[in-house]
Amino acid sequence: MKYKFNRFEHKILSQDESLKRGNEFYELMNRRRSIRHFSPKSFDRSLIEIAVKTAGTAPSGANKQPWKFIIIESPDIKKQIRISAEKEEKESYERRMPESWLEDLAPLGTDWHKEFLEIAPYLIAVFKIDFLKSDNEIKKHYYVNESVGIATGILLASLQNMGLVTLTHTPSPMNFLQKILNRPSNEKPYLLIPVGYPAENTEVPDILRKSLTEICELL
Ligand code: IYR
Repeated sequence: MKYKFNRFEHKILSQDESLKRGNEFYELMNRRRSIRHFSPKSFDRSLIEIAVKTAGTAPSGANKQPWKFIIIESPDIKKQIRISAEKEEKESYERRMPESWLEDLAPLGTDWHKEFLEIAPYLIAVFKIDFLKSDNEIKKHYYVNESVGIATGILLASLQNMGLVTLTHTPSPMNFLQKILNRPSNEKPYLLIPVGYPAENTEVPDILRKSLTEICELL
């Protein structure tokens, strides 16, 4: 079966308008930083829902939309997540991560303590769905990492645009999220994103972004 096709409406902007919008969006995104110290200040859940709805506009392999976003506001669930994440992270920092990895992280000052998992007003757990299981059939999804990565990027941009701060947290391994959040076995944890406002006087490392010429070549 083929989809019905509709005419695509598209308005072409002037070069000036495109330049203005492009630069404004760059300035907005260039202000985004990974924040590790959150304020407990909360806000209406509708903002998170708008961001998730926006993330859901991402392109995906064969339009399978192989993602699920779990919004966590329950202090009890946040606490369970913090306890499990810190247990894994402690093991990683103290035993599993090779010296070279620890050396790369040392300038950022990260360690196994993850208070932000309880302090941030919301956590968004992003899951990827590699396949769907029906009665006696497994339907594989396509380009799942690419699709969920793009959706997550759009999610972060939307939250940034609403004046919220985020961290792309990667407790590893993070199977504990599947259990705590009661997810079916075909949903695999992809990323855990605390969202909120920065704690007062939070500092961020003075890192540089690679220049355009470093990240781009023209042929
Ligand atoms: N997942 C650990 C370690 C960590 C790894 C990378 I790569 C980072 O950019 C930052 C942290 C943690 O969340 O602390």
